[in-house]
Amino acid sequence: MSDLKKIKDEFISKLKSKLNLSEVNQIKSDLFGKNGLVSSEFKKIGTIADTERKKFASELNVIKDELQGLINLKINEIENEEIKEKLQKEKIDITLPERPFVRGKIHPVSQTIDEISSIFSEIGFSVEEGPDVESEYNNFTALNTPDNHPARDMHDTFYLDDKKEKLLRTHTSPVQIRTMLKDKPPFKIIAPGRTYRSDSDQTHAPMFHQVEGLHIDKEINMGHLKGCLNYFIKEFFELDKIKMRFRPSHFPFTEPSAEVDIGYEMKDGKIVIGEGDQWLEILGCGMVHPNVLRNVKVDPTKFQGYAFGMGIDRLAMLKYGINDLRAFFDCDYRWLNHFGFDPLDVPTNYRGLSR
Ligand code: 2NL
Repeated sequence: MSDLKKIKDEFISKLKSKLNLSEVNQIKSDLFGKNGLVSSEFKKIGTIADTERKKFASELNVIKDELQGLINLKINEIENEEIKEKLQKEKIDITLPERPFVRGKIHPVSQTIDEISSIFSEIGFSVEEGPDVESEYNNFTALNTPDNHPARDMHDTFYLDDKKEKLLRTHTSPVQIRTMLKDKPPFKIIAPGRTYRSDSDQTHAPMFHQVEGLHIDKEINMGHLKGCLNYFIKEFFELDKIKMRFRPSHFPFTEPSAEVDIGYEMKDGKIVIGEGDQWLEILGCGMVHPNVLRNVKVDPTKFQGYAFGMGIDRLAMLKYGINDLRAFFDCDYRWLNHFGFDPLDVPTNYRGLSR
């Protein structure tokens, strides 16, 4: 009996000390292995006198359970400790920036496109996009600009095949053509994007950006066009009042057609937009030609509307005081760092466009 108590006390104190897994396994085999201390006690049961046997066996079982429980607890504890250590060692700080403190900038043209989209979406226009490579039908024919029309030469088109069937779009109007062919009126959309013409000097780049707008419904007239453009120009230049005039013009896809000028003056060698007695042309517009509507299966006796188009690059130059168009496409990091915008500073009408 005192043997059992000795074993129990000795091993409980052993299991309380700091042990590794192999030491615990050693204890396990010392107690419960083939010739282990507890196993040997079990073998004694048969030799014990009848009167003592039951008591001995039950005490032995209690001790066996207690020691086994302690061993399992110890193993658990050691394994947990190992996992904790491993996790500690393998920890990586995912909050570190990959390139500390280097931040990108948003190109002024991208910023301007975001501003324009924000302004027009406020009055119900949605933004549509289309491919840069277009068919001559979508780019010219559907827009009432048939073969041999002088406007085709004026556009200095980049053709992509000898048959002149594929080209780089010279304006974003084909996006509106695609939308009108695909959906049913009314339409109220803008189409910003890249456009191409074989032209390159200080004020022209072979790739440039344009935004076009189209509003077709049952009773749309030039008054709506004027209101829409006046709202846009004021919002874009962030001014309460802007002098604006419509000048008669000609485009094959609109009738009547007009060009829009805004007032400006020079102050200390800088352009100041809004007032003054100088005029600056900023966009072209008009009522969509009935032939264009017929080409996209819209009945011009039921639906009509206005369209407009303007160059984004020049708008960005005017608003942000950039003088040379070519700098836009030079990919000069110092230039972008100076004229670019904070990536998180997304323009919204509510908060103000360019603050
Ligand atoms: C300019 C003039 C303009 C349009 C574009 C248009 C589009 C369709 C139908 C009719 Cl689908 N018109 N677009 C209309 C008038 C002028 O652009 O000076 N752009 C830079």
